[in-house]
Parts: sequence; C-alpha cells; structure tokens
Amino acid sequence: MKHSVRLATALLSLAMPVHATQIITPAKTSLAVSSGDVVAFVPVYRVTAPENGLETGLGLRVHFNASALQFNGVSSPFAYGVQPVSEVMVDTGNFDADSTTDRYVILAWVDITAQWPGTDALPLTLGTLSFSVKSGFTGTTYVRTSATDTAAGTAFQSTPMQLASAVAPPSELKLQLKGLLQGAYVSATGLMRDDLRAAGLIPTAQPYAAWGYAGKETTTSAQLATTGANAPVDWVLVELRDTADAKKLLVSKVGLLQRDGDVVDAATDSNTLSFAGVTAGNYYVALRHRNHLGLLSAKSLSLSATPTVLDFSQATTQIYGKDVRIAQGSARLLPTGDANHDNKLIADGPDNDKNAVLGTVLTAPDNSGAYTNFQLEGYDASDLNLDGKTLYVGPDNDVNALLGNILLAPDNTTTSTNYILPGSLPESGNTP
Ligand SMILES: [Ca+2]
Ligand SMILES: [Ca+2]
Ligand SMILES: [Ca+2]
Ligand SMILES: [Ca+2]
Repeated sequence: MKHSVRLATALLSLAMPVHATQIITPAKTSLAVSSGDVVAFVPVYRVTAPENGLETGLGLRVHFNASALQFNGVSSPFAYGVQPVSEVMVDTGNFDADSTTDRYVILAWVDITAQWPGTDALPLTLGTLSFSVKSGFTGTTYVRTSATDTAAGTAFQSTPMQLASAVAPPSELKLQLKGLLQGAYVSATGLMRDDLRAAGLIPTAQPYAAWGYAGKETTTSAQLATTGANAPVDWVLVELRDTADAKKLLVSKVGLLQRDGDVVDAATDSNTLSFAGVTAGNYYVALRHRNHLGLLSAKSLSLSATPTVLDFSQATTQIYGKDVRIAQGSARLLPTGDANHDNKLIADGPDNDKNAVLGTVLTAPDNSGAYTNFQLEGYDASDLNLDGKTLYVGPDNDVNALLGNILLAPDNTTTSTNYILPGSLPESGNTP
C-alpha cells in the first residue's frame, strides 16, 4: 500500500504542468458534531485556468486530530487513476501547518499520460472519508488537506472543514418530591399545620443562606396567602448528590413544602421541581429542613425530563442509612429536634438541642427577666413544632418532641436521655 503511494507522489513531482493551482474544497466546510457522530469529509476538486483541467494526478493528504476523530475509511473514491489509500500516518512534518492535526491519510490519483481526471467535468467529488467523533470531544477541530510533495510549478489551495462540538440541548431534570415534617404533622388530618404561614412568619426569600446555600428563590405574598391542603408550611432544601458518592452535593434547590407534603417550586407553585442545566442521569435525592433531620433516597434515582416521584412519607420508600423517620400511623415523618443544625438529636450533654431552645428563650431581647417559660414569637430554628413560637416549658413546648424522639429511638435500648440520635443523611462537605 505504501509503495503505491510513493510511486504516485514520485510521478506527480515529475510531471505536474506549470501555473496550475489545484484546489480542494470540502463539500461542507463546517459541521456541528457530538460524541459518537460519524461525519463525512468530501473533498471536491477543481483546477484554475490557464490549465485545461488535465493533470498527471493529485496526491492528497487529509489531516485530522486523532484525539478528536477516528478515521474509518474511504468510500466511493473517484476511480480514474486511483491508488490504494495509505495507512494513518503521524503528521510529524506538519504538512498542513496546523499542529493540532496530528495524523493524516494519503489519497492519490495518477495518470502518467497527464490526462487526469479524464473527461469528467469539474468540480469533481473525489470520494467520502468517514470519521467518528471520539467520546468526550468538545471544542473545535479541523480536517485539512495538503498536497503530497512539491509538484514542480503547481500550486495547491485548500479549504479546511471545521468541526465544532454541538451545544448540548438544554437539559432539565424533573422531580416530584413529597415529605412530612414531624413538628407540624397532625395525624388526625394527615396534613401538616401551616401556623408559620398563618402568622405571616414565612420569609419571602429562601432561608438556607445560613447553611451556605446561595440560591435566590423567593415566593410571593399571593402564594403565602394560599390556604387548605396546598398552603405552604415552610421552606425546604432539596439536594441532588453524586451517584458515586452520596456525600457529594451536586445541585441544590429550595422549595416550599405544602401541608399535604408536596414540595413545590416557590416561583411557579408547581409540584414538579425542575433542575435546569443538569444532565439526565442517576442522582441521590435529599430532602432537608431547618430543624428536622434530613433524609436521602436509599439509592440514586434515574432523573430525566420525565418527572420522577419520590415520596419520603411512604413507609415503602427506602431511606439511605438507618431509617430515622418517625412513624405516625401509615405516615413516615422527618424527625424534629435539630435546633442547632448538626445532624444529630441530643437532649443532654455537649451540643444538645434542648439547650439551643433554652438559650434562645433566655437570651430573647424581650425576656429581660430570663424566664424559662418565656414565649418567643418568630421564625426561629428553635421552634421545633413549627407553631411560630419558641417555648421551653409548658403546653406545646418545643423540647417534648425532641425528648420523645431520643427516648423512643430504636437503638436507645436503655431509654437514656443522653442518647445521641444521629441523622442518616450523610453530611456533605460542599454547598453549591
Ligand atoms: Ca498537522
Ligand atoms: Ca399539594
Ligand atoms: Ca442537633
Ligand atoms: Ca414552637
């Protein structure tokens, strides 16, 4: 094969007539491509006056970048005088003056009687070179041509074909997520209370900036005026995590939790959450709240533009790690009590959540007497039952549910108040 190419180029250098310019133009000069695409490079030949178009032939290198393209072969080569296609060669000579095109193949046509390309009219299609776009290719690459050897007196002109990675179509993942917060849950109705909303305490801007979440979600007074089963209970944080590492946070979004457990988009009120610009694939999904233990799906879920449903309130929904959910009837609830947001429920000892509640009460500006039974109104993480007040002692206080969760924890076999109930959500080290 190589022998034939050498013969061809030798003949060309001997016999090319003067003043001709042989011109190669690709049938397509630019193309948008994606990984795996099979693309065609179709060189079209013509020659300038004063020549009549009859030559000894043409030796053509077709240059390409081997990290972007794989050469598949040539089909339908122009038959008259055609030589076997060369192997793929390394472009150490950089004959096309483009260092990114590091490989080439040679196509050659030879006619020792200088009648090439015969009687065929110009321009002439010389064949189709097939390339596959390698996986992971991004950016721009070129297929260029050069003439093999310096044929005496002839010039060569060529136009490259540009291949640019196609812009991926905007992808959007859709998720329908449900969950119930123990602090607000009323088993008689199967709904959560919306005391925070009714008291006008839910902020219009998402409150998870304190956790490092920088999203700009806001809601409207109209949405916060909604009553009934779709009334907002509070803001919640939704996370998509890496299928290979449940600790690795990839995308976050904040939504509003309705009384019936739907997590809705704060802007649109839709119970289908959209994650724009996220590639379809497998993700762990987390649901988190300001003062409840968060939950993560047991497995990563296949998310795409078709909504995926995840309902943490169903007993049949599997949880990542130990299932820390609180059972009330058939409902499963996110446990309340994490007043200091450390992913643990502690009632006694260092970093305990009971003291976080007490401290908030005792240091409240209006509680100048530092009364333990002072009732602090407001939107505070210490309001563990989400009724709009922080209360340490007395009816509807905020520590009873915390204590109950610790004393009744399945692993607290000795029913100790100093038992530490760890959350099952693996803690992420990052906060996109
Ligand atoms: Ca090159
Ligand atoms: Ca709803
Ligand atoms: Ca805690
Ligand atoms: Ca409360």
